[in-house]
Amino acid sequence: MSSDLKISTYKKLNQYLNDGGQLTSALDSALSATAQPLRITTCGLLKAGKSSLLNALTDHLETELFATGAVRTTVQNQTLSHQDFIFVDTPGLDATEEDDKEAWDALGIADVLLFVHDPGVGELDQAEVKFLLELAGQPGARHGLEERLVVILTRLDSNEEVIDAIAQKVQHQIKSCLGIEPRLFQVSFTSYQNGKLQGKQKLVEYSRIPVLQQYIFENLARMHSHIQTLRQVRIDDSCKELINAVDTEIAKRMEQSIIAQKKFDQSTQAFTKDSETLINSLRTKFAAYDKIY
Ligand SMILES: Nc1nc2c(ncn2[C@@H]2O[C@H](COP(=O)(O)OP(=O)(O)O)[C@@H](O)[C@H]2O)c(=O)[nH]1
Ligand SMILES: [Mg+2]
Repeated sequence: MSSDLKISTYKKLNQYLNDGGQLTSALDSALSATAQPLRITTCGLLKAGKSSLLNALTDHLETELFATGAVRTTVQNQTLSHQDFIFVDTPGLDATEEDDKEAWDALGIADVLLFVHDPGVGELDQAEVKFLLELAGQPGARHGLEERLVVILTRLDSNEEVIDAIAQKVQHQIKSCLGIEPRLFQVSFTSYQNGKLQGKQKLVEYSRIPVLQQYIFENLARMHSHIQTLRQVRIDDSCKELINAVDTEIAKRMEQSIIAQKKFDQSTQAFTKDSETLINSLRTKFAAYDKIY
């Protein structure tokens, strides 16, 4: 569609739809994603270690690129082009409503999802399970989800004894709620950072970040066909949602117009009847005067 035509069509749609802006921007995002590199997006609760993970994966160790911390540091989606990918960091889910909305904007166009969990708090909690179910319910999300979803347990360094058992439980939980068995990695950001900055290869290996890097940079790049299908499904679904919303709105307005027409007809009838009665009574009265004079 030419951009002039698009602007006038969208303007018209916005006259009809309350949430027209949201629907058209979802369609725009879906359309613009077609020519873009693979988009790898983090998700998970606040302080799970999402931003630290992206700093490790993109080797921003001396000066962090994605802000990290013990408090809520990521409030907006942050994007970085690195190698042949786009890395996207999202705010923690379930922290505030605005954070959730911001994260969902990015998740709606994510290709690969790095689901980050802190094993220090045990297995997945209710909010995380609810999030995964919601994620799988997004347009086209089921396409290649088993490959597109990568589960990351962080803080390997401080959960060594329990992390294997927690990994098993998490895998079981995901199988139960989504029916898939995605890859799971256990990593330590701090060991990777210390190892890299102090030149300690053993620490780097212990962190298992290189294994994850290899998986992402080599294996995920081969997911092209899934991604193409996913992107097309998102475009199709966004178009369908728009058309359905317009159809519903037209039907609603048509019904309102029929009701208005009925009311108008009723008041016209009442007026006709009333005016006829008036005229008739006037005629009768005037006829009576005629007889007097
Ligand atoms: N010990 C340890 N701490 C970590 C690890 N990953 C993240 N952290 C710390 O956890 C806190 C929250 O991390 P952050 O990346 O900001 O979490 P986010 O809110 O999910 O983005 C920070 O203080 C990090 O230094 C890890 O692998 N090991
Ligand atoms: Mg963060």
